[in-house]
Amino acid sequence: MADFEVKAYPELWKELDMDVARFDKARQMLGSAYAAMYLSQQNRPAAMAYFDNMVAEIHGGRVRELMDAKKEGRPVVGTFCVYIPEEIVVAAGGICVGLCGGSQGSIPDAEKILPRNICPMVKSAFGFKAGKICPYFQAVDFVYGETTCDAKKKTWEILDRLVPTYVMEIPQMKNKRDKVLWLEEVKGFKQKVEEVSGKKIAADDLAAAIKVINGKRGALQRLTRLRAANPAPISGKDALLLEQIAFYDEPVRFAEKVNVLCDELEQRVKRGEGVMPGDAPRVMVAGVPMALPNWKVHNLVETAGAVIVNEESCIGTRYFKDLIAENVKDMDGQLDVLTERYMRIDCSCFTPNNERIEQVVKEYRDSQAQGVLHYSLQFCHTYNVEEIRIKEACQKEKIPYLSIESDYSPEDVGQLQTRIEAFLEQIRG
Ligand code: BJ8
Repeated sequence: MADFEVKAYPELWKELDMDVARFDKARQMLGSAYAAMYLSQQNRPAAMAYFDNMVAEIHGGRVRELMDAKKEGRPVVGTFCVYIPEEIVVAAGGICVGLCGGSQGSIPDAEKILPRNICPMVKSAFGFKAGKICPYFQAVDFVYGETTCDAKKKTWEILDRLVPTYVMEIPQMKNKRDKVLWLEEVKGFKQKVEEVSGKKIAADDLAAAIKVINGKRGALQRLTRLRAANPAPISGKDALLLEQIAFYDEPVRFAEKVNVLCDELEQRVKRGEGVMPGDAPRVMVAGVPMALPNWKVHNLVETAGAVIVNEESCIGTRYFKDLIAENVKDMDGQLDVLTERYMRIDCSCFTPNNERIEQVVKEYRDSQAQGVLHYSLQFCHTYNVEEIRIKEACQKEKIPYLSIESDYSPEDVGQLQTRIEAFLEQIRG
């Protein structure tokens, strides 16, 4: 598939007031990176064709769908955190899009305004809007941010100058009073979405939306269970791509396609067929989300002959491990179970965050991994400090462990490669 390219939609980009010439270069670079990292893989499942096409259409096909929805008066809401309850947006007939922040290319745009010494994910996301180089960012009606980390919550004030940005207050602890605050925030979010969409959300709408998003999360849970097989039926890179696409594809269609892929993987598992030999080291990644197109660590690990079998991350299990109860039929009860489900997200912004430490060990066992690679971004204080406790837990359980702190630049690739190879040697014993 050497002829792979991310398709160009210059007319649509003009309509979205984008920097067309510059964006076209980014499009070509994304296409080459994808061909080199993804299409060169051996023995990929046939059902990955749908997701390859999602990448080919990333700057047009799906964006066109968003624009069509807007014409019908359906709101398109941009988010940056798995704490924003997408069920509520879907219940109002809207579309929730997780905006990207995984590229080095948009960082210089951000650094013209934001300080350099903050998280690359925040800078990358902000730079996409400042440089007008993301069609999704251009298409959203408004953005919903949150008060998770300091870099994000202060950036929303500046981002609001470029696109209407509202903020949900996320508690930092999980006591009873924090849950009361969070419920109020969820109600406020619902009110805002109703106001913008002009649609009052009924209990039936919310029930249907909960089912849709549970369907998406359930399909990703199924995929995760299949990855525990040895040999692994799918590469970590492909699985990560699906976890990234989950944030912008239409949820019902996405779940359907993930299930088709899982049917194929089930057959592979039955036949004992994998993407890598059965003796390839199995690595679990834990840590900060890897936003599209951040494939750096997965590519390094899998190029070195190992396979990644799980992502304990918000672009990973933290996004889909918990579902919302579907048997509650009244609005107050639904908001309660929704709130409760979201409060189970074990982001490092919480203190204490014992649940996450236990979850990492649990997922290590469930995924049949042989080592944990903790991944953090530079200047992410909460994950970098919490890493101390993750490391201690892994040492206690005698789990081979490697911690990486990186950014999006290619500068540390050589050094990371050496450290990853040494880690894989340790696993191989
Ligand atoms: S629930 S992990 S998606 S906040 S890496 S921007 S924390 S400085 S991403 Fe996250 Fe929600 Fe938590 Fe998940 Fe800040 Fe850290 Fe950067 Fe981060």
